[in-house]
Amino acid sequence: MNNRIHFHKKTVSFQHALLLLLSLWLILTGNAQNPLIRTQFTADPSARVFGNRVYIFPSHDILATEGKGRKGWFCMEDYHVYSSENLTEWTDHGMIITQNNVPWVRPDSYSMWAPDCIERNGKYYFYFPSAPADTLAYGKGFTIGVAVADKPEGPYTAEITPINGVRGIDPNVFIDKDGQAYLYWSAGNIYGARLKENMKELDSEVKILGDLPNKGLKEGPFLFEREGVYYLTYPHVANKTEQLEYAMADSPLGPFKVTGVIMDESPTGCWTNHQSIIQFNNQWYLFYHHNDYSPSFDKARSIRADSLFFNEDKTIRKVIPTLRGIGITKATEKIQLDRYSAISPQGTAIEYLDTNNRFAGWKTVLSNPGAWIQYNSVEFKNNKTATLHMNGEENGFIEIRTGKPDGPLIAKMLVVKGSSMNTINAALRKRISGQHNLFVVSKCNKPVYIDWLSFQ
Ligand code: FUB
Repeated sequence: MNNRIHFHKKTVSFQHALLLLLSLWLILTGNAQNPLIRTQFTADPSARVFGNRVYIFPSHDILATEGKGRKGWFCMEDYHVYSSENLTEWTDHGMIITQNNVPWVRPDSYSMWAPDCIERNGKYYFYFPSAPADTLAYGKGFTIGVAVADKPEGPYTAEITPINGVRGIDPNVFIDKDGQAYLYWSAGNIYGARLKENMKELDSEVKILGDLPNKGLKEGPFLFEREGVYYLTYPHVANKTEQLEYAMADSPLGPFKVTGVIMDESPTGCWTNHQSIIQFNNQWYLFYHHNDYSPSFDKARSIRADSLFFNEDKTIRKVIPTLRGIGITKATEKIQLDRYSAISPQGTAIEYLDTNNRFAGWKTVLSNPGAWIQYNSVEFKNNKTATLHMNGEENGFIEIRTGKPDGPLIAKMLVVKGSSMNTINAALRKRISGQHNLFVVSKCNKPVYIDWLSFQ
């Protein structure tokens, strides 16, 4: 993984300087494949387009330890913000809010659950749920607060008190074309109300969006508008775990008509899912989460993204989760083939590189001759050599092809039996440019293990 480190310069107040120090301001980049962020757990992604960048405001799962959170449950003490201009390289702008710098939050609650953010008149309003310190004043359970900044990446200053009249989690905020803002949240049901111009107070009665299914938990509202249709999307436990559903309406507070499923339940049993939907450079995207780095504990999640499409009748096509994700990969990057577009029906598997450190990532295992892995949308620029980081259980060859498993051969790479990973190189048959879908095909009788592929 190629993490670039920069130092961030800011003129800040003492409080913000402390915040910066706490987060130590390492700016790291992730890649386009799923999961998007490779350095820590992330969940509940609220994606927003501000200017020519996509910002993601996720929650941040950590693992509870003795005296820190509740073992076996969600443990979340702060928020980071990430951004990208190409959906391929993601910058971590560091920590923006922690449970220790919000006056109304109980600092040992580890309950900084799903947030959202929106821009209004040059200010950025960050909404987040948590457990209040003063339960007499604000009640037990969750309430929702707001923090304000001049830039999407902060520094954010939290309001002293939570938003009056709101009890629940998963805030989502929407500003309609007429300038009216709305706040949505959940507490078993989904609730909505108008927000005042100041974005910090409710401006109407709270409405239960009661035309949604009444059986099974609903949470995580995310509302967006497209061509005059208001889409209310939400995770719903229709069966065993959360699937992403949506309802359509002619106005931001409904009535909503339950319309369909955007994403099925996790095939591996991750109980939660949580979505946001944006349009960026003429393409719609669904952001969601899965427990990629924590297969046996589903409260340590990682955010993902896939393309989303509409039908002619304005309904949403179901999104099938992929590992390949979104964005174009430069041929000169370490291409993580294990985040594949497709694999051969037999002989291909994905394994962790190191089960004691899952953030090290995955490797592709091609077990027999003819096993292949497909990786789409690689951008070449006059490249002439290929490098594979891999090892094999026997001498043999790996073929790199384009378009299909038996498409044009661009490189044939000699595999020498070895127990630890090394780089092997080969000249390309001819220089290659433009965008291609790659196929890596084994010609070895025994398993080969591939970490990454790159072109020079
Ligand atoms: O991340 C904690 C909670 O899990 C969120 O608030 C819910 O939406 C679910 O994803």
